[in-house]
Formats: sequence, C-alpha cells, structure tokens
Amino acid sequence: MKNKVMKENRMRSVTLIFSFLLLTGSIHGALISHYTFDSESGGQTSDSIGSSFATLGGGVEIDTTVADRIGSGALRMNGSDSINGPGDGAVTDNDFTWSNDARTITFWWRAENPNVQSNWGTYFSNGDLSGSGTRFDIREDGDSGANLRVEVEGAGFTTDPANFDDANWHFVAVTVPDNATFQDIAWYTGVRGGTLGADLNASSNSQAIATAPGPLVFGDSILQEATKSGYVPNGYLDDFQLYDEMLSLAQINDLYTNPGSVVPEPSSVGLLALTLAMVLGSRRRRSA
Ligand SMILES: [Ca+2]
Ligand SMILES: [Ca+2]
Repeated sequence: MKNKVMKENRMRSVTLIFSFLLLTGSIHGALISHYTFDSESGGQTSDSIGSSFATLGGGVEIDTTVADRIGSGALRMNGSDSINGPGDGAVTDNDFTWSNDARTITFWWRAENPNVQSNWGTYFSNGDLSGSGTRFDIREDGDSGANLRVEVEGAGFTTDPANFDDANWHFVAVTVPDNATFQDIAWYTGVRGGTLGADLNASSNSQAIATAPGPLVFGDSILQEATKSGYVPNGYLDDFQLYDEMLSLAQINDLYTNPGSVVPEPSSVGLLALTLAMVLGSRRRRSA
C-alpha cells in the first residue's frame, strides 16, 4: 500500500514538472526575436534570443556613435542599394514561418538626413514573392514624401505620421491578428519622448495575410525589381522585436515609453516555486 502511494506521488511530481516545462516553454515563445544591433562579430549581429544571427550586407553596418541609440549600437543603413534583392541588408540565418498567425513587430527608426526621404527604404522585410499575401514589408514611401507604408504582396497602404523623416527617433509597432486580411493590420508610431499615435491603417483591402517562410531582412527588401531599387534606407534601425502574438495597446505603449524594454513575462522562478509548492502540497495531503 505504501509503495503504491509513493508511486502515485512520483507520478504526480513528474506530471507537475512536465507541466512546468510546457508552461515556461510557451511563455518564452511570446518574444521570438530581439535584435538590439549593439555589436557585430565577423560581419554578423546576434539575435539576443537563441543562437540565430543576421549577416550584414554591403548597405548596412553596426554604428556605435549615433545619438540616443538604445544600448551600445544601432543598425546604420547607408541608403545604397546595389544588389537586386535583400542582400544589401542584414539577413537572418534562419527562416521564420508565420503564414496567417498573429504577430507584433516593433522597432525604432531615425533618418540620417532629416527631411530627405529615401526612395522605398525598407526597414523590415519577410516572406517571398510566390503569391498574394506572401510578402510582408514595412518601409518608407518616398514617392509620396517621407511616409510610412506597410505592404504585402497584393496590398499596401501609405500613411503620413507627422515629421516621420525628421532628426528624431521614431517608434514603429505593427500588429497582425490571427487569420487577418490587410485591413486588420494596425500600425502605430510616435517620436521618442512624445505620445503614441492612433492606428494609422485606414485601408479596406481584404487581401489575406499568408506570409511565406523566409529570413528576416533589416534595411532592404526581398523585392527584386530593376525599376524599383533604393530599398536601403538612409538612417538607423534599432531594437527590433518580434512577438508571436498580438500585443495589447497598453503593452505597445509600454515598449514605446521604455525604449529597449521587452513585454514583461511571468517569472519562471515564481512558476517553479508554485510548482514545488503544489508537489509538496500533494505529498502532505497523501501522508495525512
Ligand atoms: Ca541597440
Ligand atoms: Ca537590395
């Protein structure tokens, strides 16, 4: 009888520990990529999550001098697009597979030459060109002035946040819900130390989001069009964060008002303590 109780206790402990591991695994899954652009080594800059890295192309480098960067460095994008395709930018070694899953992308951007817009300078690009909705770009729209544009294959919308290309650092956050069409995407921007603006997307385009697997590209686009080069912006990108869920507006505002911070996660230590308390509690009940 005693042996049976001990076996049950052991099984219960194993189950609880396994649950703990599953729980912490899913919590760490929220923020899935974080490029601080603080340093480089051998032409690569590391993702602070996991072991991935981005290879720096000819149009980008790590800059450690620009004013008000977050941490020790930022990605300097030199405005020179010489390769047809994403190779001028910083390109990750691993593919991301999003398809129609929810996501949030946040980063900071600052122009090198205030009020001189890049052509189609692209801060972030992902996916491929295989079909409708498979590409995902966040960029300037130089054809319309210094504007912010979000674009997928088959849909795009240009907005006009005030002074987006001035000398200030600008926060950008883009959210995509599950199973979204283009009109469901929201984007927000705000100058450092200011107030975060409202959702800028007024598009009613119903193109489905179906981002194809591909590397993350910073400072260039996966687009390959001989007549539309100029995808490397002239400025700086800093503190890129990618979440595999749609953050709330309050969480986004927290990232905006605390540059370089990440959305807080429940403490793993706290969960471990809770799990141990449950194990001990179950043992105490058994032996009572
Ligand atoms: Ca940085
Ligand atoms: Ca290029």
